[in-house]
Amino acid sequence: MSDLTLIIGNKNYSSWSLRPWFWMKQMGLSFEEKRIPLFTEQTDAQLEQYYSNYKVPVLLDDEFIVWDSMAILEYLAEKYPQHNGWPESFEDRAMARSMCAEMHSGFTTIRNELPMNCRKILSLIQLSKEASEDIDRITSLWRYFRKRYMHEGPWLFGQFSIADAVYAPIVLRFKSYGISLGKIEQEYLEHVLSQEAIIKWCEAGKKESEIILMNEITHTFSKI
Ligand SMILES: N[C@@H](CCC(=O)N[C@@H](CS)C(=O)NCC(=O)O)C(=O)O
Repeated sequence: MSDLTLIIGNKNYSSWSLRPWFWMKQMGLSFEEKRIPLFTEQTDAQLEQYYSNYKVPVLLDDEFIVWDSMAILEYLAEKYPQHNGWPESFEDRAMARSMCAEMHSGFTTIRNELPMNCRKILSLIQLSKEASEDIDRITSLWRYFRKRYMHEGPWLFGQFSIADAVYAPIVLRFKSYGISLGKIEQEYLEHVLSQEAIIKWCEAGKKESEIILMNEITHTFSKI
């Protein structure tokens, strides 16, 4: 039995939970998962014991607690160096970390306007200027790294790394909201969507019955 337990939120909605979950699944780590539906009357009481300021994800390693998706990913990368959490070269690691830090501290407009929602399939969504700028920034990052590492594999830095796990919820958002992409970004998106772990996460998310209203976007442009 594994000593690792990952506490996650609703699979349909919890983008921060998906990041370590996806990385752990891709690496074949054995772990228990414990799902705590968010924003219910019981959520705070259920999360209180983990000292995570009532947020998910949380990793339990036996009795040891790590919270915040980036801290969890860094912890796992250190604990399992054989899984190459970060790219091999010093320079690539710095770029991968830059990309992850940018996601962790920014892109708030995307978070608010295009919340992760595996069940949702919309097209022609009405985007603010700021959301379009966030999308342009993300697609330019994907394009840059895919072009640079194209010959080393299908992931952002060629081989799968924490950067791919951190950007996986963006892939799901672009799919849900029908964001049109260039060829390179579209190929990357399809590659992520074809992963068994992502397929399973989305299937499980779609079966959940909880509805978090603030993550249910309905405004679309009507076709002329
Ligand atoms: N920076 C944190 C963000 C964690 C976070 O905001 N998680 C959301 C779920 S995706 C949450 O727990 N929300 C519940 C709340 O804010 O009460 C991380 O990377 O783990």
